[in-house]
Amino acid sequence: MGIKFKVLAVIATVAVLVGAFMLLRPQPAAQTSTTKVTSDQSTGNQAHKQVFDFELTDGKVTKGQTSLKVTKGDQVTVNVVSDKPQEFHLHGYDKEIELEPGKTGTISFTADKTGQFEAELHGSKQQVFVLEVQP
Ligand SMILES: [Cu+2]
Repeated sequence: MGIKFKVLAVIATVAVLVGAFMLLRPQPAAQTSTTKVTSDQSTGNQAHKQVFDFELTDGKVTKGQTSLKVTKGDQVTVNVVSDKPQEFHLHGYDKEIELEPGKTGTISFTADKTGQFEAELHGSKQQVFVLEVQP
């Protein structure tokens, strides 16, 4: 009984230590993977992620570029925040979203058509930007 009990005690101790090790171990690994998210803003011949942020106050653009230049094949994301309800429309790609005050509206698409495309607000007929997709 003495030896058998000792062996069981050792096995139990090892099991507890391994369990504790497994519980504690995955955390640093998960942290490094979340901090590794980076945005690629360099230009080149490959497809890139292009993210543009806009802010609208009273139907006018108060933050954001008026001319967006991307290359065919790019992944384009446009985030728009408005203080008033607005209907936001990107022509050509025909992306339309209803903006609610204070909430970010997002359109996301692959720039697979070349040319110039206007984005406007339907209510105030205000131009937000012109998207230029270069071959
Ligand atoms: Cu329109």
